[in-house]
Amino acid sequence: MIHEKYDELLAKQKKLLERRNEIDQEFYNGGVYNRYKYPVLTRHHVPLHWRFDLDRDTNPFFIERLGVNATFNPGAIYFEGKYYMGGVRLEGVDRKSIFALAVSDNGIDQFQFIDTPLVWDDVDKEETNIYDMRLVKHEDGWIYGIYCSESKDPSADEFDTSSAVAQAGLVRTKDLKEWERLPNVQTPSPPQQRNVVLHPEYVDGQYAFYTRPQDGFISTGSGGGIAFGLTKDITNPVIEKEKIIHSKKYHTIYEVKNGQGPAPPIKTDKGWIHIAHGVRNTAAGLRYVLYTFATSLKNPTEVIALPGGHFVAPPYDDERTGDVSNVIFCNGAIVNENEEVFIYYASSDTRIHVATTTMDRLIDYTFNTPEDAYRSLENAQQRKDLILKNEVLLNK
Ligand code: M1P
Repeated sequence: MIHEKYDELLAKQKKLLERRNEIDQEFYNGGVYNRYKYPVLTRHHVPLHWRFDLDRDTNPFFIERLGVNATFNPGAIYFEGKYYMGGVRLEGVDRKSIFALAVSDNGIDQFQFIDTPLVWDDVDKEETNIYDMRLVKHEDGWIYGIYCSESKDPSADEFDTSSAVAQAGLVRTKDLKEWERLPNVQTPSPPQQRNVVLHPEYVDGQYAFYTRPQDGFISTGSGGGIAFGLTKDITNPVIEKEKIIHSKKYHTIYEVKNGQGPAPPIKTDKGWIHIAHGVRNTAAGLRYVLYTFATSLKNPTEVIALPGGHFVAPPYDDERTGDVSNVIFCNGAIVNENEEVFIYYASSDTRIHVATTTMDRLIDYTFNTPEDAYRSLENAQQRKDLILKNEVLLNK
């Protein structure tokens, strides 16, 4: 017999799942993007039967047997006319992240988790935690997912229980239902990799990846920057050469580290637009923001535009706080047939929001926002020039 509490909780959850979202009219940043009033996915959206044993005999107090701590960092894909967050990082109260699919008809509200959490062949018994999947529809016809596959550091002392190794796990699917596990992506930058993203088109007849070499699990050390590498065989993905195409830089929003964000980079007539995350250190800890840059269509390792500063940052109280406060992280974005852009970002490693924009706005922002001049006096001159130009108009 199903516990009587189930219907009560289900009715409450139904209201949440049916709630319509609305643009936050208080927020204006020059029309670069819209924010929305409500997060699009939280732990409260996770179906009750994924968390509770509904059977009154085995769960007389209706205790949440497998609690959920957070839902964040989702991959995203537009598939058969619907908006999927694929590989939502669903973190149990046991700290393990698993992947789940959520779908919506319009991309801004009424997301529902579907099916069951994703599982595939367990090819690596040392893999302990999995997260941050980037979904890419490649021109070879497959949808690939690349995620962080985390294991205890095999070289660490037995009692060093916090030392971990991050690698790039690889899976693929045609239908978002059946998933094939391929070998991890290997790069020449041992021992660690995170934020690995597949480029959606062949480059020189090969599969191309954005990588983020790092010396340590958290710290990128000498490996800092977004790199680019090629491999011939996706079923044996060995990248022999990695070239840093956009490195971390002193006194910028990506001073400590950066990483390619949503997959894939967005193709425009002017170049590939990338949304990435940049990290700097503050007295309050690491601050994660999003920024954009563009690479050349002819040479995807050449950065051709780099707006100064952040694109999306955590400015609101409810987004600024959470399990890892002051973090905005994005590994999924969608462009639909109307050139509308949906950027799915998580705030503070806790919940998921959407920001929407249009391709013409994203292109204008990326190609026409001045680059950081990298020195205060030169930045002051940049702003002075703008003011003087505007004063001419204002005094007409
Ligand atoms: O806690 C913030 C983020 O930290 C890591 O990202 P990165 O390697 O880019 O610093 C990841 O663990 C990510 O999941 C997390 O949101």
